[in-house]
Amino acid sequence: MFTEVEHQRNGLDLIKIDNDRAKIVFSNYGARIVSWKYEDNNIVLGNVVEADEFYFENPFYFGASVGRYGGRIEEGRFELDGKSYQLEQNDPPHHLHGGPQGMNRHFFDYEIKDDNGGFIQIIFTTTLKAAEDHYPGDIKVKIIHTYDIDNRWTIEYAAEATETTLFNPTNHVYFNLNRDNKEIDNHYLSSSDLKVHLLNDKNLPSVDDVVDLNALSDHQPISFKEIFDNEETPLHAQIEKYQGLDHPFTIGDELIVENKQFLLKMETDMPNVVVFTFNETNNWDSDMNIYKPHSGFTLEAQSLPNDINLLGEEAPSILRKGDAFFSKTTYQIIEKSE
Ligand code: G6D
Repeated sequence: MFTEVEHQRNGLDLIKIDNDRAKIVFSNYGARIVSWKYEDNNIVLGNVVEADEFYFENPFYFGASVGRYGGRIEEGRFELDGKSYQLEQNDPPHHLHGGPQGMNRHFFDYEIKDDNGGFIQIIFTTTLKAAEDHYPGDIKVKIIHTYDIDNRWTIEYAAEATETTLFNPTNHVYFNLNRDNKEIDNHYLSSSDLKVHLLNDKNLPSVDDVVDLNALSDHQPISFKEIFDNEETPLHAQIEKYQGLDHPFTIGDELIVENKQFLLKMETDMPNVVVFTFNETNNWDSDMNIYKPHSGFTLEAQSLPNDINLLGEEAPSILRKGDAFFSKTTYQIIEKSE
């Protein structure tokens, strides 16, 4: 395994890891994953030419670290320790993905650690400032991306805040295990627990109103197509409305997504995973947009969007002043034998 750094314009660096069969690229802009190729298969969506303009312009958060807060916060408002806060309503009327000054727009400092064969680590650091994003307190954030010889990509988040605040980071990578980025409807999902949290008419999730996908189908795994086509639950009307999924899931110890050739294994210590099937790609009117609806899906590990308004003081996203935040998510790509 080896790394190479390519300096592009405007301060954007590409950090390229080569592991014989797999090639994986990260960037200091948004501490993001730019591409992940297994032999000649693109596992994640991104800019095929790896050019900087793409990341500054595109509205889909490709591969970016997202936060402080991964999901929506209702009308950008919340209360914490008796004080009210108003964030930017950048997804009107809600606040989404940490707002316009979120981590996806940060240029992170970084350092590369090479284990001489076993793994390569990129340690990204930045500071999120209350003066910029209007959450309470500044947070020192460390995001460590590790790629190992077993083709496992691990993301670790470590953080500490100067005031009690919210911290609910995620990564917005889109996967597609099909050879030519053909629609992801043919991918199958399985987990010992596989529940979808229904959304209300304001696009915000419920804690308890869930559809159990393991009970819905008489077999496992269940494909995206079967989920989309099933008319038996209230999920159907929502899938029609969103043209796919944009929903938090509760999963068991691991979530497997597979097609004929590959198996993607995800593990996380975050309470939920938002699955977004890239439903309205035409929102971006640009020559760089080569994507059709359903050409990828996200697996965004995070606590339930809007948890601060749903659960108050019990919300997992609360980070107390001086406490050490740590969270870990892994994605492993496994090629199936012929
Ligand atoms: C997230 O839940 C949201 C979507 O609604 C949004 O369109 C996307 O990010 C860019 O997954």
